[in-house]
Amino acid sequence: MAQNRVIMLADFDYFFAQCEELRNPTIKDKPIVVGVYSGRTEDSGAVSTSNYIARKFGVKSGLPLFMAKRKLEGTDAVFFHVDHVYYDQISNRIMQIFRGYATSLEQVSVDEAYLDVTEQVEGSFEKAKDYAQKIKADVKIQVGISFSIGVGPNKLVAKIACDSQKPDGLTIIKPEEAVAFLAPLPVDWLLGVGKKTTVRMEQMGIKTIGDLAKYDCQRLIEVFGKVLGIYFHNAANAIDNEPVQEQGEAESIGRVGTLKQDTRDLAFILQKTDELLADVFREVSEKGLSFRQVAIYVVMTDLSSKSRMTTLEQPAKDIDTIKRNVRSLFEKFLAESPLEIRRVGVKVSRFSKEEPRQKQLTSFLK
Ligand code: DCP
Ligand code: CA
Ligand code: CA
Repeated sequence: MAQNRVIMLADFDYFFAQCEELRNPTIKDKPIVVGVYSGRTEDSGAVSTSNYIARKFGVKSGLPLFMAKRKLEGTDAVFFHVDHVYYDQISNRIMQIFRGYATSLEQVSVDEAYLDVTEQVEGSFEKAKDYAQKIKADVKIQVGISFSIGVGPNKLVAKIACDSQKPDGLTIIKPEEAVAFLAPLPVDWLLGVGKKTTVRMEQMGIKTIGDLAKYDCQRLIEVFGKVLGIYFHNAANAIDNEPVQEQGEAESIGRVGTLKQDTRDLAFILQKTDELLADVFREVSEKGLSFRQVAIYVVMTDLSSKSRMTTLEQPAKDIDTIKRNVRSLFEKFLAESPLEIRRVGVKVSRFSKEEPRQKQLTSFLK
């Protein structure tokens, strides 16, 4: 018998601004604005995000920066330029921690991920509460970032549960509560219900998710087409069977390292690449990926760099394939180039999942 699932959605609080807070703890009590500066004039650009103190002044994502400045005039607000490299680092560290807590993890953006924790909590929503608190505490200690968690019987309910209580929220919706939980919410809380659809639904007398749930499914299909009509009907009734699955987000996985001394000695080089490729292999297998390309990267003593690549006949997922190809790429490379080598790298790419991924319904909605 299919067990009911326990799915979590974690969404980091005021993420870019919280990252800035993390590296400048003294600004914690001030309004913080992170902006994308277009560079045309000093203040041209838009707010990427702001902390909750700045939000009280009406400063939100998308607001032009000059207006944010105006709204925050007379306060001790601090402004930052977006630093994606740093935010990605923080995000990756947290995702890595999440992986240890879930059977599968699906990262949906830099600050959001679904975790399937059914096995870990033995299908129990009571246990899920403690479990969610444990994950929050762990990330808080290890990384220092807070986030909100929604727990539900599927991704759809988990997401809306999470959105319903922020920041630092923990909202648990049991399977038997899901329909009633969604019913009073406006339809545009559902993924795929944008401005146009909201207007169209309002004309049909549908304002809340509850209205939509009761609406004749056949009629929805006539208006929105089969795929969307059925999706709206199911979503409003808290039905969503989409699995939590890792997206093939990375184009390649690689590591680079510096040799202890400049050299042309193959054995010495392979000692280093063995270390690097063990790391690469660990990440590839954690993500359940197969690869079709293996590449090396070489920086010479004169700091010029080169790369060489092999395409495999078949997708592979074992460490020996990486090792063998790295070795033969280096043998060839050393035969071609007279220079001493200073840094080396190993990279795999052209990923596929082990099993063909089923097309997700939500991909129709984007
Ligand atoms: N972001 C952006 N531009 C937007 C919306 C968001 O650059 N229009 C970036 C900055 C956010 C990050 O994406 O920090 C995550 O977006 P969220 O919508 O989750 O917003 P926050 O994490 O900032 O706030 P919340 O606490 O409401 O989740
Ligand atoms: Ca967020
Ligand atoms: Ca988010």
